[in-house]
Amino acid sequence: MTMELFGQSPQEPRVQPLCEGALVLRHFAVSRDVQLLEAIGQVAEQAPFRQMKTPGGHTMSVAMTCCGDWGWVTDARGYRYQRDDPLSGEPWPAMPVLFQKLATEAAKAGGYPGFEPDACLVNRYQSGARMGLHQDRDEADFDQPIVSVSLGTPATFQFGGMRRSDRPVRVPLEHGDIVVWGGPARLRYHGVLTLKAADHPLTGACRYNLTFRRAR
Ligand code: MD6
Ligand code: FE
Repeated sequence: MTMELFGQSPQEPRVQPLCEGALVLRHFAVSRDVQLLEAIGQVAEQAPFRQMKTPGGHTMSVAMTCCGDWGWVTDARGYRYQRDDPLSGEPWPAMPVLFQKLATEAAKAGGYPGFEPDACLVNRYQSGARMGLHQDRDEADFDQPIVSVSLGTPATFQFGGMRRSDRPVRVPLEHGDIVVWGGPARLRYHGVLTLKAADHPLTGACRYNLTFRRAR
């Protein structure tokens, strides 16, 4: 007996609105998971994961790398996009075509046609890693959406309001889920709760997150 007899297959993409401008495309990236993880490995060979420092001097619990024309960095001088990896002084690795296609397709499915990212931030969470509430506001044009892909172990996304003090809702994110985020939601506060210990057949104890942006 197949799952289809009971309605929706668990692997079938499904759209879940979060608020005006933001939605989750459940399982959207699952069919490309192995290739995406391979490409993450290739990016990380050129530009290794590293735990950056916040302008306040704290070491982030999430390890990051980037690909594309612009990479997002944080250090004592602040948050910014730059063309070169500060570790090597070389340009960030090119954005894999597979990444570009996924981001453009997901944005379109979410109601944002014509999205062409020039920056991809790759986050790696291990058990205990978290990301505090923040706004994504280092990009030039807030009319451009953000596409955020989750791979590996599950996490709880916190989705807040326009003020840091607005109480966030909790959104569970699983392997292959994509959050598309723009329009009136573009500057909402958001974060990721402390990652729990878990095991995923493709990523072990890790959760990866790809966030695609138009930086310039
Ligand atoms: C993460 N994501 O899911 C961190 N930002 O690991 C983000 O910070 C994020 O998922 C903007 C839009 C969507 C996101
Ligand atoms: Fe963010």
